[in-house]
Amino acid sequence: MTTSVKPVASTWCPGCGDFGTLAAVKKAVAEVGIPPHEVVLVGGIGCSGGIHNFIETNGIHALHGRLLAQAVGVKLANPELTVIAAGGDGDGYAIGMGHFMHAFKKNASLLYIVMNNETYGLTKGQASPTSQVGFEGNVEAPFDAILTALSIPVPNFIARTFSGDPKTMTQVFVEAIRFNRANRGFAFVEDLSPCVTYNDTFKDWRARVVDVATLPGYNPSDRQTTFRLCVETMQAGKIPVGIMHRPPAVDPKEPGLELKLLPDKIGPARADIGVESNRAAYEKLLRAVA
Ligand SMILES: Cc1ncc(C[n+]2csc(CCOP(=O)(O)OP(=O)(O)O)c2C)c(N)n1
Ligand code: SF4
Ligand SMILES: [Mg+2]
Repeated sequence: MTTSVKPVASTWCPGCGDFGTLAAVKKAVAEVGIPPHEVVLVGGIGCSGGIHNFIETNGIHALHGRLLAQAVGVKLANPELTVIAAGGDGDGYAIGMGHFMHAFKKNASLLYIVMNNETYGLTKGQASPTSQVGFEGNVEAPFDAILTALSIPVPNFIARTFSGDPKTMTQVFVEAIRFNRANRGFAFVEDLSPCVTYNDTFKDWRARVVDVATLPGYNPSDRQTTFRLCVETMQAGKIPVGIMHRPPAVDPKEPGLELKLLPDKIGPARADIGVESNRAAYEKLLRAVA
């Protein structure tokens, strides 16, 4: 369902981490200088997935766990648009897990933000795939999206941010959006965005986040090293954040999906479908169906 470009008042609880994400998206889009009508924000299902209602851009409320399919569709319809998909850990890593994995493989140049609060906030605080053992009776090990993303060898952009540090988050979004606008492929940012009502982790996460860029040997173009640094940080009881992967330079042989399929960057939304300019093709089509 598409929404009006006029935003409505937020329905989030006061203090929700998602406010930080929303503010960082707005600031990043303004800093890159993209007019609102050239941005499409595709929201998932969940508290986080309502984000597109609270910002003055084009918005789509996708089906649960299917926001990436719709975001890729928008990008292929018109590659000139800046496409941002945003949803929760339940939306992206539970019902949407298959689409999440394929998004890396497809490598379309869009930004996917997962607001991870380690719970299903909208449905009142059940355990999600990222919940810690013991949360609401959860006995399963939490899923780590950054380690998974790092294990897929595509020339993409991967980062983790924290809603308690919106300034850094804004800069990460700016980099991610510029990466997309250069048609360099998929950008995935997991934002640690606490649910203050059902799983208030602000204090705990603030004490445990460690910027991987401060660790010895950090090199964002070397996945193996970042993977090792993340595992070691987690084993020490800390949470790795920061830019996890960023290819050093543009690789013309590895553009985003939209340039592989549409080298002239003209998708169906901007294609010339006029009768006169396509008469021969239309007549051929009519003969084929006659
Ligand atoms: C097909 C379908 N299954 C289940 C639901 C119920 N449901 C709504 S939101 C949600 C999970 C939301 O969790 P998350 O994506 O983490 O978002 P949050 O609310 O935490 O931001 C679920 C299971 C649904 N709306 N549709
Ligand atoms: S229930 Fe949690 S995730 Fe949802 S708006 Fe409130 S604080 Fe945010
Ligand atoms: Mg959640």
